Amino acid sequence: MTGDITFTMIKPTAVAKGYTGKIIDQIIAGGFKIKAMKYTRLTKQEAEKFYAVHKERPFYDSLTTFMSSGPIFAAILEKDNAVQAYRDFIGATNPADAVEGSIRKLYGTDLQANAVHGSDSDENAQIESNFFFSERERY
Ligand code: FUP
Repeated sequence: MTGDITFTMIKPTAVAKGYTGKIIDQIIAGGFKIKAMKYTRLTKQEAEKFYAVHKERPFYDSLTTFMSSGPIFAAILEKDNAVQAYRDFIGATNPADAVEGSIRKLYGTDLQANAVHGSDSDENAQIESNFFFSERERY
């Protein structure tokens, strides 16, 4: 149901540093149910498509190069009011500003390599989930 899911990625740096298990544990402990998950890697072209909303921003090329630089974990999460609940849970975009104990504070490196992505609206949660997962990959 719209409003109950959000989409997340564990970004390349966090995966490379070995934080995946701890991040997934924290997400589950936070009351988010994993509906779908995969270990995959975006091509530069796919990252450009995924982040098309940021096309005009100065960091678009750098962000899409980074997001295609190594494997990621993509997942659909379920919880009441999932989009806002997850954004509150992971902390501010810049890890330096993120609340103590949050995923971005604990496992983020910098503004770009901020450990995890979280959808910013119900509409984008649907679009982003559909980008990675078919219906039969969701439980
Ligand atoms: P968020 O919704 O918290 O992921 O943050 P934004 O939509 O503002 O940013 C999208 C992505 O661009 C984030 F992964 C961080 C990255 N970003 C930069 O790399 N540089 C910037 O100056 C701003 C954002």
